[in-house]
Amino acid sequence: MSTQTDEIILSELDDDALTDQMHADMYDGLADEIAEGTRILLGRGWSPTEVLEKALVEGMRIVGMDFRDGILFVPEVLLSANAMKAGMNILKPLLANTGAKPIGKAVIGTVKGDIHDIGKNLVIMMWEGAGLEVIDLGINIDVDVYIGALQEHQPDILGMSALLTTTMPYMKIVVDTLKERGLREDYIVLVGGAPLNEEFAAAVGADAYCRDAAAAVETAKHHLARKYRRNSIDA
Ligand code: B1M
Repeated sequence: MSTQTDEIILSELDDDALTDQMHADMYDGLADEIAEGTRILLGRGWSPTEVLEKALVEGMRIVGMDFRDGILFVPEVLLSANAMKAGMNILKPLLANTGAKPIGKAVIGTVKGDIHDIGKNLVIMMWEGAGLEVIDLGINIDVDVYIGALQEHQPDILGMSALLTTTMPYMKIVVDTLKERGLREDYIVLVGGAPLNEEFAAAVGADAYCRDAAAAVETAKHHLARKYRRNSIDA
């Protein structure tokens, strides 16, 4: 996309030109430049979520379109993902929660066969920022690993991420296995990922679909409030 990055001084660009340049740098997989741009925007008073949405997520959306259209290929997109993570690493501590007591606990992982983790990692950052304790299982997670982690950590929430139409059906295998073992009602099951929707979440037996990381925070809070209200009534 850009061939002149060396000549551009990011700090001299105004906000619009800088975010445009960051989209180009994300496209070109330039991690150092993305980190620098992220710091500059924060230094200009942008909130971490604004930087995340307008500079980083938007940059990856553009990459995704050209990946879909066969203009970019896996090695290039891996570099873009690396650049995205460089920006996310700077934002992570800023989104971290300062409160003392966790509002709940979650276990989350990307389903078996799927190695996409940027969206999941964003959800983790936002959940932690909202006061959830989160156990990250990583990528390519098998049903037995999910269930082992649920039994070990006893969370309130099970989160699952899938970015591929071929891997999203695996969520039903996990939910069905929970049902078979009599564990389904012990957890709030939240699912997300670009190819999913509310109908799919209902069809696999999840409690809710989360469109993005902000929705994942709101949905988690809503279900936690319901769970703890119900428990206090039952007690
Ligand atoms: Co892949 N890939 N990819 N890829 N990749 C997609 C998903 C694709 C849509 C690209 C395209 O064609 N336009 C396409 C899927 C098509 C389909 O299934 N219909 C695709 C493909 C085909 C593939 C391969 C098969 C390519 C190949 O090998 N030929 C391969 C599969 C590998 C595998 O998993 N087995 C593959 C590989 C890769 C890379 C490794 C190169 C890289 C991943 C690197 C990484 O994650 N570490 C990659 C990337 C980066 C993408 C795109 C470009 C970007 C995904 C991303 O990070 N988005 C993607 C195109 C796209 O999505 N537009 C694409 C940014 C992120 C912030 O958004 O992940 O949607 P997202 O997460 C959001 C929400 O969805 C939601 O909140 C997040 C934050 O707001 N959310 C949750 C996500 N998970 C949640 C969980 C929750 C709640 C909310 O739990 C409660």
